[in-house]
Amino acid sequence: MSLTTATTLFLIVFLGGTVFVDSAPAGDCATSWTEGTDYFPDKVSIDYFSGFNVSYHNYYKIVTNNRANETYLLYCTLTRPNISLTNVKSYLQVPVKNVASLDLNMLGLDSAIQYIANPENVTSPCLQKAKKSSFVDSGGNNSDTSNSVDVVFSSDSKDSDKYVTVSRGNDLSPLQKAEWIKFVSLFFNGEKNATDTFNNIQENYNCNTQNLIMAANAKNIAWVAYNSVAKEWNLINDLYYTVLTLNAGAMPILNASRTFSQLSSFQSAISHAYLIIDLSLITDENINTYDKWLKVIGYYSYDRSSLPAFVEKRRVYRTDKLLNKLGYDDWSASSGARPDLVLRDLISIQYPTYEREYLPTWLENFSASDTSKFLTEENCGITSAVQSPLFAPISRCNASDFPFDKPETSTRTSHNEDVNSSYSKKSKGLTSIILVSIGALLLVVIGLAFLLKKKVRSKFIEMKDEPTLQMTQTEGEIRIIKVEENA
Ligand SMILES: *[C@@H]1O[C@H](CO)[C@@H](O)[C@H](O)[C@H]1NC(C)=O
Ligand SMILES: *[C@@H]1O[C@H](CO)[C@@H](O)[C@H](O)[C@H]1NC(C)=O
Ligand SMILES: *[C@@H]1O[C@H](CO)[C@@H](O)[C@H](O)[C@H]1NC(C)=O
Ligand SMILES: *[C@@H]1O[C@H](CO)[C@@H](O)[C@H](O)[C@H]1NC(C)=O
Ligand SMILES: *[C@@H]1O[C@H](CO)[C@@H](O)[C@H](O)[C@H]1NC(C)=O
Ligand SMILES: *[C@@H]1O[C@H](CO)[C@@H](O)[C@H](O)[C@H]1NC(C)=O
Ligand SMILES: *[C@@H]1O[C@H](CO)[C@@H](O)[C@H](O)[C@H]1NC(C)=O
Ligand SMILES: *[C@@H]1O[C@H](CO)[C@@H](O)[C@H](O)[C@H]1NC(C)=O
Ligand SMILES: *[C@@H]1O[C@H](CO)[C@@H](O)[C@H](O)[C@H]1NC(C)=O
Ligand SMILES: CC(=O)N[C@H]1CO[C@H](CO)[C@@H](O)[C@@H]1O
Repeated sequence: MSLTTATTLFLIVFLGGTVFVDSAPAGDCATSWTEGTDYFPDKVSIDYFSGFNVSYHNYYKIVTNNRANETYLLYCTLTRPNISLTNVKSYLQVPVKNVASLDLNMLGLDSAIQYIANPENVTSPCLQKAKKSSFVDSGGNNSDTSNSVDVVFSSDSKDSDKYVTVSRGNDLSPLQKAEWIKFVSLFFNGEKNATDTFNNIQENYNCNTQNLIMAANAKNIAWVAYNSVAKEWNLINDLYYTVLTLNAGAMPILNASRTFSQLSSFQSAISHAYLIIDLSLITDENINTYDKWLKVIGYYSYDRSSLPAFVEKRRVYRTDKLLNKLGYDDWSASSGARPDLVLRDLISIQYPTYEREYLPTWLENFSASDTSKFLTEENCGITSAVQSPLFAPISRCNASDFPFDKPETSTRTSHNEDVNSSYSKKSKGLTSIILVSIGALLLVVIGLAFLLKKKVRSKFIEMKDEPTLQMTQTEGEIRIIKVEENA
């Protein structure tokens, strides 16, 4: 399997449905062009040091992916402008019409996406229905399907004009990761839509973050994954999960180690967890039921008196509430694009009455017999059917005086049972604020590090960053399907 195969696949999983972008009306620039006219009136600004940059020059824009150290010159004129710039990787006419790899159906641009690395993995109902062809990269062969598209969005950089590297990864915070929607929008002249969408997501995310700062007694949350090949547990502490957990008013469980081959060390590292979110590969049969999970983690036949709280109270979650018919999960495909929903999921499993009417989108109680919901192509267009969360409305959030510390209702007291009410709300609130600030500072530092780093990582996420999930999934082969234009 070539590296490109692996990374293109990878992209589908992580970038799927990034974009809400609406293509701008065809610019006049290509047909009649006047010097001095600004053909890109809608501009993006980058708010979070997310690792890319753009500068506008009337009829062209210079887009830089700082993380991959690649610069693209996007122009709207009929022919490539005569501009001498060093280090431009590709000159691309925009808006692009046909692309490979991305799940762009949010744009109302299904037609733009011609090829997908692995159609089997698509979760979005309408994209499933569209049955896009497999993307085939035969390594420079002339039959390469990249010849029939304007751009191939890929997670790994490739020395080919058409390849645009999209460097989202779990080393970015949730909002940084989501901000890459703006990067992709630049290629469609979709800045306006991307900016509005991002702003709405950001507003909801930040409002809930503010509200959760008032959660005085932060609960400990551990993100874990079991690698059944290496027989080791991973404690996941990428920036993405760490910041997300802090923003949900909780405390991430961190440890100097992130892989544990000794079960007892792992058990002790997570012993104080209030709840666990398990990201083990959903299709791994060694750990696909709660009983098997308990066995693997060593709490199956255990002295009840020394069970950790998360097992005793059955607070073990997974991200597999939404699957496609083949069992591929939507969390991998869509969650990066909707940090607002991810945050609400994480809040709701700690404080179910904070938003009474909200049911988690991706997280499910693994210790219950919750059943997954299926996203199928039949759901496309049926409003009452389960749809891709990518289309879920971005909700508004109000500043709240939710009583985090007091029992909310008599039936919900279990969620407060390990809250010691004699804690001072103020001082703990302050701790949260400080932690959030540390998170923010970390982001700035990391953002700067990206800009300054000599050798910028060109990869989207290193394989090891996502323990078992990607490693196994990228072992899949890309099937070569006859190339045909889906009219
Ligand atoms: C981003 O673009 C702006 C506008 O062209 C420029 O001032 C700034 O220096 C750029 N930053 C980086 C990190 O390239
Ligand atoms: C492009 O610019 C260069 C340098 O300014 C010039 O030598 C060349 O003739 C120009 N080409 C066209 C097609 O205008
Ligand atoms: C970025 O790439 C250019 C070549 O396109 C190279 O000259 C430069 O040194 C690279 N910068 C970094 C930070 O790797
Ligand atoms: C290139 O494509 C041709 C025709 O599809 C095929 O026969 C050939 O094996 C390919 N070569 C490589 C190196 O993939
Ligand atoms: C972006 O475009 C899509 C598709 O046209 C549309 O459904 C959506 O409402 C737009 N979003 C915003 C924020 O304008
Ligand atoms: C990290 O885990 C080990 C067990 O492997 C534990 O002894 C140690 O206290 C943990 N460190 C922290 C900071 O939690
Ligand atoms: C998860 O489900 C189990 C079994 O139904 C239940 O006992 C437990 O309370 C649930 N956990 C939470 C946090 O709701
Ligand atoms: C937010 O507050 C406004 C004005 O007070 C109110 O109309 C709206 O229903 C509230 N929204 C939510 C989600 O609570
Ligand atoms: C709560 O805190 C107080 C004072 O810090 C302590 O005396 C008490 O034992 C604690 N209660 C629980 C249940 O931990
Ligand atoms: C990343 C991912 O989910 N890859 C899977 C996509 O679908 C193919 C074929 O069904 C699998 O083999 C891959 O593992």
